[in-house]
Amino acid sequence: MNAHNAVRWDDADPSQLPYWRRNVVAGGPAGGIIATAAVDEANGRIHFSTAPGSNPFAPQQPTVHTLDMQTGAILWQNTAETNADASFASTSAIPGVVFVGGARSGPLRFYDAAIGAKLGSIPIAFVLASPPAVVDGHVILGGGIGQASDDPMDPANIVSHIPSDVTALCVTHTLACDADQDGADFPDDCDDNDPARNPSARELPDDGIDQDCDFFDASSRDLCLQGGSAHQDRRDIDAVRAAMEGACPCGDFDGSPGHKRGDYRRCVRGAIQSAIGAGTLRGRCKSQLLQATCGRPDTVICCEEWWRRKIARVAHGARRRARAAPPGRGRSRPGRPTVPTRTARSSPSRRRRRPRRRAQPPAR
Ligand SMILES: [Ca+2]
Ligand SMILES: [Ca+2]
Ligand SMILES: [Ca+2]
Repeated sequence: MNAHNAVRWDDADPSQLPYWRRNVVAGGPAGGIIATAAVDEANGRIHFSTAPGSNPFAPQQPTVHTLDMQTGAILWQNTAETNADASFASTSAIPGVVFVGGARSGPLRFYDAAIGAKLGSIPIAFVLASPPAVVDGHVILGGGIGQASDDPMDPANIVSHIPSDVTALCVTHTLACDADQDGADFPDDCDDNDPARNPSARELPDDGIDQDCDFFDASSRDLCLQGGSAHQDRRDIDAVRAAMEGACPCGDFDGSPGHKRGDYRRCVRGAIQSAIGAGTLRGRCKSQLLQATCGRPDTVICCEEWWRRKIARVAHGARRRARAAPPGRGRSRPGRPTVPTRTARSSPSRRRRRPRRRAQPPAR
């Protein structure tokens, strides 16, 4: 209710409106209030910004204002800022925060809606041309200033035809926010302030840093697909397998002449070696890539890695012992090694027993 003429701001008879006036800057053809204001009815406040006037580099001050909705009294202005930028866009507000764009530069500024303290600013690559829209925790911004005309030499006309991206800002460490712009959102990104750390980053061993967000640092002593190297190894193996399949489709190696196991191994050798040489595959994972039925379609690949390594060790030991045995003293072909089992034990009757020692009396 206006104290002077008893007219409400939403009175059915608008003939007495406006019921208050307030001059905040000098105004003029390129100055004054820019676009629409943000109205906070709950708290009776009107937030708005002003255009620069004739000189964008020395704009009419102050440039951000909050008035009492009922009386038009100035509640706060951004007088604490030195040569504060003006605005070329409407002002937006949410409970507690006022958003204002710029006129000569890109930063989006935000102010405490109650007292006008500047809370901060975010650099953006364009001058704001529309009011910031706040949706689900994101601040959506549109750029692109200028004035379309028929004059092809008019700078305002030229810039008005330059496409401008829409930009969305979010609050760091809130859901779906990718603060470091590395393509991974919080909380999947274990360090949303460091683009070198995210689930797709390459894990570097022995540096005490978990680059790929699997909670572990890799060790150069890790076996393939084990320890802190497991996550990176899996991605590397999958990538090399895809390259191998592209260069040497497994289906082409059906065991027929020219398409046997050896032919397949020769074919994929380049893809594997180039990955190892480029540092995108650890040499310890090479054997993983060669476990395939390509070129030997009737073979069954054993699913137990432990058994595969155990058999290889037994076979290697048998060959070494056979080579070391002197000629003519029972040297024989190592043959197929016997697969040991964890539960197998030698028979007690064939076990060599050590004689028990009897306790001796202490020497006097
Ligand atoms: Ca991120
Ligand atoms: Ca690391
Ligand atoms: Ca890691």
